Amino acid sequence: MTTTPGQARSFPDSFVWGAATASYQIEGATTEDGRGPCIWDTFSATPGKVLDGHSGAVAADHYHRTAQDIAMMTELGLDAYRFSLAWPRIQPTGAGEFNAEGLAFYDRLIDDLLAAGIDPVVTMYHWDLPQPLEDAGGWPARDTALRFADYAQKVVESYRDRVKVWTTLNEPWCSSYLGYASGVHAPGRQDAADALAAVHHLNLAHGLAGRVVRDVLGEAGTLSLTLNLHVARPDDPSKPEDVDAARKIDGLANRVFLQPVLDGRYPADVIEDTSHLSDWSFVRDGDLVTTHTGLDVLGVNFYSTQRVRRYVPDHERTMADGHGASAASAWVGADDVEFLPQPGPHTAMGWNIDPSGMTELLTGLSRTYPDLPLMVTENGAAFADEVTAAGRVHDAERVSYVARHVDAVGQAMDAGADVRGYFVWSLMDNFEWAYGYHRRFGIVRIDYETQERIWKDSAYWYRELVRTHQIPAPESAPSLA
Ligand code: PNW
Repeated sequence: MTTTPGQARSFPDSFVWGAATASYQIEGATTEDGRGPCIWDTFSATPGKVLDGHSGAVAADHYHRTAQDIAMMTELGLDAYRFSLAWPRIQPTGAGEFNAEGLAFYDRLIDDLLAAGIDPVVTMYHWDLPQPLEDAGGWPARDTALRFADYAQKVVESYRDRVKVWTTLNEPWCSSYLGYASGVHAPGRQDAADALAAVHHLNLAHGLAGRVVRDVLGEAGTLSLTLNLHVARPDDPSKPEDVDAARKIDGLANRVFLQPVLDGRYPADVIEDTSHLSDWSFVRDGDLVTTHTGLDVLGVNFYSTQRVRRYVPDHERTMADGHGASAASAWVGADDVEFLPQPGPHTAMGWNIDPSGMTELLTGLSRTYPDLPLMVTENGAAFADEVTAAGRVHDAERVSYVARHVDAVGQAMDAGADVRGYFVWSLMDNFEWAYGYHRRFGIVRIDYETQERIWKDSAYWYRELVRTHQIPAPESAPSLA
């Protein structure tokens, strides 16, 4: 996959092009056909937690529109579709009885995808924890990992003949630290020790579910885990304290998830950095054998980069401006790390656009784990899309964002990284967690009044990319309409 200047970059024929979604973000139908309540139903019904009180109750109504949505994927020419199974649909209380209607919904979805020639890439857990499991302690409780193993057994056995790629978890960083430390995600708890226990029980859940995939499918299965790895650069690389700040973030965000799975251990520096918060006694004998599944492919979600330095607390300022009791941080054990504002441009999330981080992340991973295939399971951007009088969405910024990041993936491949595919986030606009419907990541627009699907320019452009395996010129998008 070599490129000379002026020549379009092209990707191998075997490279997988896809789009991604998640159950709670698109399905709606949260009380239909026996689905049980999940932590995001509860959280979004709690005043002040989600912007404007939005919830996933209707979302993009995908539950009732799967045929139309698969037809759209076919038109886009996708090789694969990454989606998640709603645990509360399949096992409404998170324990015991399974729900035949929930199982049947994904059964049909998988069949219809295969009939359309689209590979289903299944994530078992994308944050919709059954509420009864949260009531019993949630991810800080060890039992949640054991319950997850039972659920995994059921879904892998149910779809084993048709689903090859099994991703256990999506972004356990978010589930643990945003759910239990900063509390900006469901269930909205704020306790650093709980967040660390959640980290371990999510790793354990991966390990137990990974064992199921290996036992049931053997060589026929592809075991995966998707992480939102952070590229945190020291503000001043010549300052040891800034380099140390970056090390801390790398530990808490990346190595604490990678190492138990790929190396069978926890990073000693993370345990030390957090020792004033937790004694890590939740790690029991044998756990690290369980978590140490290895992976057939690592899923990488990438959006942005971070710049960090050693934080020197300014007590006078904090007290004067009334921010003494500041919001809880997601970065447990890193109170002395400051995240600096990044130069623009930024997306509508306020995240800076820095494709070099994608190349750095993928090449870094392939240096640390030379035999580990990689897959970009999410990359994309929210922008303030507008619909023209003619009903078009000229999202040139999104086209540019995706083009530059796909090129950055190509650069990592040129440098030797074994990247097998790319999934744009997202196939369609959806419930963007704490931001509700106020952030749009789709290459297809959802009109939430009519549930109409409207192709943005980026969708036409992406179709060209998928068809040619080359990065199309940005102008080629609208002309295809
Ligand atoms: C990921 N952060 O979430 C998720 O996998 C998707 O469900 C989500 O829609 C997408 O990225 C866009 O946000 C993240 O605060 C949420 O760093 C928050 C963060 C990162 C990823």
